[in-house]
Amino acid sequence: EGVGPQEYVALKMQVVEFSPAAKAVVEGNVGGRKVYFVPATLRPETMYGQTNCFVGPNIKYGVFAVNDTEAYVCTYRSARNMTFQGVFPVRGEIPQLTEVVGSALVGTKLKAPLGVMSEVYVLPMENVKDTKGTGVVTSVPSDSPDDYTTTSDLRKKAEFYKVDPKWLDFEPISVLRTEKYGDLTAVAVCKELKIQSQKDIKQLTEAKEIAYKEGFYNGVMTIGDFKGESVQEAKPKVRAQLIKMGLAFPYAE
Ligand code: A2H
Repeated sequence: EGVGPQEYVALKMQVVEFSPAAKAVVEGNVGGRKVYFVPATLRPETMYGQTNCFVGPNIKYGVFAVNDTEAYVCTYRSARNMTFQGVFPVRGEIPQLTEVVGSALVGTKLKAPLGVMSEVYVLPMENVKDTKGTGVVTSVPSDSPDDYTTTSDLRKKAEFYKVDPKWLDFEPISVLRTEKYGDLTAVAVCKELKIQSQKDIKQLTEAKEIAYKEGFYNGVMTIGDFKGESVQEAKPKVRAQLIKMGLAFPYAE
């Protein structure tokens, strides 16, 4: 991580249908607003390859009113940052509607902006931190070692993790290619480092570093409006496109 502020983009993943547990806690408290999960990402150019969204099962999330028609699901900590970035109507106020624990959100169906898979499910990830970003992570197994490893773990132990196998009915989707690692960078790097599970924290940290650098400096887009362009060129263009289309907003911390 750098010295300056981290400039994320927060993606607006609209709830299509809440899990039964989330429905019970959330739906009566949002005044008919459309609800969005708002994962913070540094890799907007990979959004074509989203396969699911992650929450920390033990993290507490708030639902916050953006206006009379929309609400965001994220940590209180990130809502406090957002209120000083012009996201909510009154600067400094945190318009919390209700609170819900991550495990209750699992199984919720969301829209995935730009995604080849237009609808995806919310799944649990142990390594989500409540001290970074919005506490919500959109998952791109093709290019994120964390996302690839966690979805593989969940598939192997669906019952233990209390996930329905049908929420995991996908393969990594290629969004960029590098000469060294081919079409699925994270899959190749995880294999090279012999990563077995999301508990292999040390190797995952190394894998993230390698995959990120390789994709950014040597990657070429294989999909989308900027197909054939370098990742370095495409990244700011996809970011701008998402924001312009109202599918995302800038978030810094
Ligand atoms: B990235 P940095 Cl394809 N806990 O988005 C754990 N991880 C979190 C998080 C949290 N609270 N909030 C965000 N993140 C993830 C895409 C992606 C990401 C790809 C490849 C690498 C990658 C799809 N997941 O990140 O420590 C989010 O995942 C590798 C580091 O602030 C976000 O970008 O640099 C990234 O970590 C931000 O991590």
